Amino acid sequence: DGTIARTVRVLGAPLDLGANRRGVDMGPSAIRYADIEAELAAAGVDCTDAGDLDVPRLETSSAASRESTGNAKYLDEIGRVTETLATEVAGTIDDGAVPLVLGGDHAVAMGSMFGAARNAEDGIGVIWFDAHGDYNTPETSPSGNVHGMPLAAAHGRGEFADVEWAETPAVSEENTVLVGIRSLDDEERAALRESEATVFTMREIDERGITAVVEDALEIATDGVDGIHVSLDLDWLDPTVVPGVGTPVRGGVNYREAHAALELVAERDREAELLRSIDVVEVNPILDRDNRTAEVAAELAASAFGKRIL
Ligand code: 5AB
Ligand code: MN
Ligand code: MN
Ligand code: MN
Repeated sequence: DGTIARTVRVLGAPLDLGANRRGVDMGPSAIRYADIEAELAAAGVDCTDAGDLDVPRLETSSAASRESTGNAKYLDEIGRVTETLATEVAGTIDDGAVPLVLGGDHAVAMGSMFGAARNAEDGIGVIWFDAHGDYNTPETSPSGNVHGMPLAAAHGRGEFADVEWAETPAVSEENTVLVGIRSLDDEERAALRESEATVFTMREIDERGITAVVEDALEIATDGVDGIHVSLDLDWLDPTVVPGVGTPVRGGVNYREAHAALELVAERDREAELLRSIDVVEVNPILDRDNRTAEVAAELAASAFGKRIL
């Protein structure tokens, strides 16, 4: 009948400590302003908005805490946000709803993944829609920005193995799929090559088309697990479509390809209820024109929850 009976709980996570650009903390407001509620209603889901998480602000983070974590900037503060968000996400899933986490920078995905994994007996898979691999660790990161590290954290890689909340990986490498990648740092590339994660770069999308690639991604991510987390970094799309992102990279997917990908997620979810949690991150309205990026974010979220044209 064109609708699915999922209940969605919106969790705002206005974090910007993981990125080097201010303004990404306004992402949740911008996405709400773009009327995510109406978009989700059009998808036929029952939606409640739990408001925003309390996150530490740059202005009130002490200089000492900035220095305490070596190369990974604000990792202590971000770790506390991760733990709070993980508890919210796990609780939302316990209540039978799907958490829709609005970032904020991509570091918030650590909270989503550790939370989604918490009570998953057979674990979770992840599909990572991004221009970037986000597979740096504190020791490999060229920038020190934690939003370039969340997937490596979910795998408990490198120095994350010594971080209390990350010692037990949230996701197995085998059930991890990255889609649309076109920018990797040297050590990050080496780590990804050596890992069991599957990486579909833009080149695979060029050659095989978005639909075939996402079909494969869904198969790999869902294999043997309780469900999947979908992480949507808006810089996955081409910057001509979404100007409001902090780390744009030319050559991304276009508007229709992005929708096709998330519509496939919804189609598979309708058959098998596999979508456990989702985040929509890296929307920066300060860098945007006419709130376009937040509008695309809201529309893509609706597609992921089954909004149909016909
Ligand atoms: B995003 C870079 N690899 O680690 C780094 O937007 C960029 O969450 C990370 O994907 C981009 O700083 C992080 C150069
Ligand atoms: Mn990115
Ligand atoms: Mn990212
Ligand atoms: Mn970014």
